[in-house]
Amino acid sequence: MILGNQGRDWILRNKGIVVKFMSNVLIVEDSKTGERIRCFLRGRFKLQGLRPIVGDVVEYSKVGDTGVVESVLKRKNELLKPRVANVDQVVCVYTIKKPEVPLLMLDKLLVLVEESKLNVLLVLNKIDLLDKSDEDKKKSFIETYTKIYPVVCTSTKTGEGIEELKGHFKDRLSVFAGPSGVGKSSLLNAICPGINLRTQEISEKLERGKHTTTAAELIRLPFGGLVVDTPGFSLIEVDHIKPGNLKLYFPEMLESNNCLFKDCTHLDEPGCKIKELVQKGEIALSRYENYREIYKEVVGQ
Ligand SMILES: Nc1nc2c(ncn2[C@@H]2O[C@H](COP(=O)(O)OP(=O)(O)O)[C@@H](O)[C@H]2O)c(=O)[nH]1
Ligand SMILES: [Mg+2]
Ligand SMILES: [Zn+2]
Repeated sequence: MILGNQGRDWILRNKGIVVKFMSNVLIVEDSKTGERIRCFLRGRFKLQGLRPIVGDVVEYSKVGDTGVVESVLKRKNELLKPRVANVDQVVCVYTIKKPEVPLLMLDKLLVLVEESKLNVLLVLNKIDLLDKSDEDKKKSFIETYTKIYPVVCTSTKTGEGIEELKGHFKDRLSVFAGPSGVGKSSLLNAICPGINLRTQEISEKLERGKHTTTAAELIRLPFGGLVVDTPGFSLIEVDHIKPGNLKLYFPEMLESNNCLFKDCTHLDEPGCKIKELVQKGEIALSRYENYREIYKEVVGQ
């Protein structure tokens, strides 16, 4: 609690995190008590054009049952879609079957997360659907990505990997990302039972159709941690990326960057160490090929 001098009166300032925003009313969760308080903004926020967003840590003062937001603390980072501040990790969900998501799509998503300087947690979901014939795909997926990111294999049907997944959500602010149908809502239901997020099955039954997009809201997990209730990065567009910067978003290409040319694009230059590492199998061929594919896209070919 911070004592602040507002005009003539000394008032009590509390700290909290914005968990929901509805036109002019914010719901702030108090950092100490966990209590959720309806808050209004002071007029000067509007004048400055500085508006708190979901995930912001704010100072607020309490006036009876409601609160007034006095200031927004400096943001660690800011996600644009959905608009959320102070995100600790983007949980990228992928499936080999139903749907079979192309690795190119996953690698593009990962490029966008890297560009936003956010941490990645990779989830291979629906492992219950994989049989012997998928073993190689699963193995090579795990081999490729555990070199770069934490990977958790899960099934919301058998419960496999769910406890491990919970561990990754503890005491962090997480947001899900990945194409439709991979099980993002189901996973959130699995780590936070009772939340009853609308999964595809239920929404099909209710025939609600497009009624699902609302402003982001933060959900408090019973074991600690916060999660955004709507998926992030639904559009996977990379064309705003400068070609020369693309290599920065492939973590495995940063480590041993000793190419002959400092500005090596790792495409066709002589003395390219990255190509050497691909040949040695130290960098996954699929990742390198997708780098080349995405490169073509960002130069507009
Ligand atoms: N077999 C299997 N199906 C799953 C699993 N997780 C989710 N599903 C199903 O996949 C479909 C899409 O799930 P949903 O959570 O709506 O995906 P979202 O679009 O990413 O939020 C639903 O029919 C789920 O029941 C899983 O681990 N195994
Ligand atoms: Mg969903
Ligand atoms: Zn190179």
